[in-house]
Amino acid sequence: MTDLRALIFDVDGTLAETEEVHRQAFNSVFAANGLDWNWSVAEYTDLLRVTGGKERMRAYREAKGQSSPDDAVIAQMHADKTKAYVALVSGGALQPRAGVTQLIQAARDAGLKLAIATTTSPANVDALTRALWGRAADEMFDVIAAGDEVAVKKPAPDVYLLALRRLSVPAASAVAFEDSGNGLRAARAAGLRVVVTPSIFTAHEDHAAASLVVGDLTGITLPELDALSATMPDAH
Ligand code: XBP
Ligand code: MG
Repeated sequence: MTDLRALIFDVDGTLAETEEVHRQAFNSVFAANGLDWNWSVAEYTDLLRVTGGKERMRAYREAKGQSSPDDAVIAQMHADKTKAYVALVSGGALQPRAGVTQLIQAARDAGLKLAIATTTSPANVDALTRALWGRAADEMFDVIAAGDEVAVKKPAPDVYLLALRRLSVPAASAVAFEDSGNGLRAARAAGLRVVVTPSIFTAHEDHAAASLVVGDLTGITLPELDALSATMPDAH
């Protein structure tokens, strides 16, 4: 192994297939607020182009040409949506995606650092790690960099740069794991090698800029990750 020192994981769609749970949480809050909004799977797939729940709701409002709910109501709805999501995740329906648990364990055993670089909130990450592994997020990951901690969300590199800074590891010594085009662009722009495991909601996207695209992380080894070329394919 040369110099692989850290693995940085996206959360939604990468650790687990969470987006369907996010969709249900959004829709439950829309109904509770008396809105006629109800995001279908197809609509939500399209809306995922906008990263971040608040940003997604604002973009939807604008696309409909509406002026309400205003940003303050959207912020409140997003807080309620986080509570609804945490309750659904804590209900226990989700599993880690294949190979994720084994890779995290292998990295731990090898003394690598582990980080999260996500668009979602720390509360959602913590609910997810407790549901998947029975452990708090900050017990499992050395560093957690989350959406609202940075000025600009994915596809901007900010959240990955924050994770790298907190890890004190250069981009060349880390590998990122993503499921989406937005996440891939963010990690690439931070100078990282990127493994993409497309998820249910991102399978249709172009992931050609990844260092490696695999169906899931089953059987992937640290030497294999370390050998991924530092030379990035041309961005699309
Ligand atoms: C996923 C997202 C998030 C979730 C909802 O990004 O874009 O917005 O859909 O989470 P990533 P919030 O996979 O990079 O985490 O509502 O908490 O924003
Ligand atoms: Mg994702």
